[in-house]
Amino acid sequence: MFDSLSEKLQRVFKNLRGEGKLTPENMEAALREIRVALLEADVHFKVVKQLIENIKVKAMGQEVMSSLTPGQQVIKIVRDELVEILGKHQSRIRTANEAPTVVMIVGLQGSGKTTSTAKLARHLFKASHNPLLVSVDVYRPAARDQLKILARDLKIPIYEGEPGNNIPLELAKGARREAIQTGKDFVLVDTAGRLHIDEDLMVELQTLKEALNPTEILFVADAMTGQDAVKSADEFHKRLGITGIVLTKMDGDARGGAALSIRQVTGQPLKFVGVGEKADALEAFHPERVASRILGMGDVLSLIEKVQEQVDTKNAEEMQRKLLDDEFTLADFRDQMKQLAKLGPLESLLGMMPNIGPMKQLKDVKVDPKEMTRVIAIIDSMTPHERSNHMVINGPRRRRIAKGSGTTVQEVNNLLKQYAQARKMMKSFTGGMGKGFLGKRLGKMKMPDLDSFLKGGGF
Ligand SMILES: Nc1nc2c(ncn2[C@@H]2O[C@H](COP(=O)(O)OP(=O)(O)OP(=O)(O)O)[C@@H](O)[C@H]2O)c(=O)[nH]1
Ligand SMILES: [Mg+2]
Repeated sequence: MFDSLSEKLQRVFKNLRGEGKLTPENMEAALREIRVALLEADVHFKVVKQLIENIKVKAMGQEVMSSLTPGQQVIKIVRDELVEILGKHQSRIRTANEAPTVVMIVGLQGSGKTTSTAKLARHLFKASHNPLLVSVDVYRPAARDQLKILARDLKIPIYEGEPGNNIPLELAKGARREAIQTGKDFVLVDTAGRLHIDEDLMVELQTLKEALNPTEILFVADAMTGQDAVKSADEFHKRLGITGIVLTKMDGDARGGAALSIRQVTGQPLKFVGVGEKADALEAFHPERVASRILGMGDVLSLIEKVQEQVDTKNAEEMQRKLLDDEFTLADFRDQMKQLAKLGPLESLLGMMPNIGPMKQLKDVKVDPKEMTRVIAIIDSMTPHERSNHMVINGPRRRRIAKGSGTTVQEVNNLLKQYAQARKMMKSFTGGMGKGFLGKRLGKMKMPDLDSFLKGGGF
């Protein structure tokens, strides 16, 4: 859903790349573009104003790291500020000191209250809780049946009350009583919605609040309605005192403005996002992950940190020289494998990569650590001469190496093919290195040039 905002921000960063350092002039231009991008994404104007102000102060202040390029500096600042307005830390459901914890789910008509109530019940159940559901939406025909069907599908108990009883307050109190009697630790109360905020509904919700003393009042907002969602959240908060927000329909093509504004405007945290109609389509809201997603760049900063921690820069420089001079041997290939193994599971590294351009394909790559060990064993079984001259490895030599390493000729063949490919690929990486995003930071390490990913154009 943040695609368009992502693209625009990346363009800003790309433009800054060409600049030697941040100056008031180039920063001014970048800020103007960031501002337009945010407004076009339907972010609340006050939030945009604050955000731009903060970015400006930080970019011009002492907090910038001299080791980063202007593009990187701004990315880092924007990211930090996004995390700040999104809420910094993940905000979980709070529990009452004394069970059951009562959670009221409120919001406008059709925002996704009933669906979210069921999703939340499932979420709690998976986390070893024992929720009890109750619907107090006695106005819309079949509203209570809707929750009943969802509860039945999820095999989560629901309180239905005495036949004919359709007084919201009595239903809610009955549910709490039953929860105490049957040892349930949560009561989730699905409430009625209205097209607009109206007095009757507010009075009813206030009455429920007073009687139930809920630990959480979650406001369910439809992300597709953009700033209207933010506005109604704010009004509900003023009348009722909400404690958190569930933003639904984030799987749709909402521009993201609601997600970026709602916490700042209401002062209440986003706790969950709905990403589909099914019961499992609920995600805990992680500000950091969302900020990275908005920047369309995965968790690049942690990636840089991780690589820096592990990689021996001197060795990397030497490797690059060898690549350029066509001296990259099988022995070097083995050393690279060992370095890579030190970085930990490759999947987790790939997960931090930008989800754009050619990196998209890398997302599904699975690397078997056993495979790496096998590669190392095969190369260990070669003679030093073979390691430096892969061309001499003929049929009989392949058979000998396979035997020596406890592998098959097929595996030796595969490895030689991989090596040839790696040589070719790494050579094309190193062509653009030395001046790029990671290049400057890491000396001349052989890594895909992230700058070209930011450019979106690939290697
Ligand atoms: N795509 C998508 N659809 C959702 C999501 N959450 C809810 N919906 C759909 O939105 C519609 C309304 O959902 P409900 O849960 O009935 O909304 P409500 O707030 O209880 O509605 P009222 O009780 O009439 O006020 C349903 O068709 C849901 O399937 C979501 O996260 N993604
Ligand atoms: Mg409903």
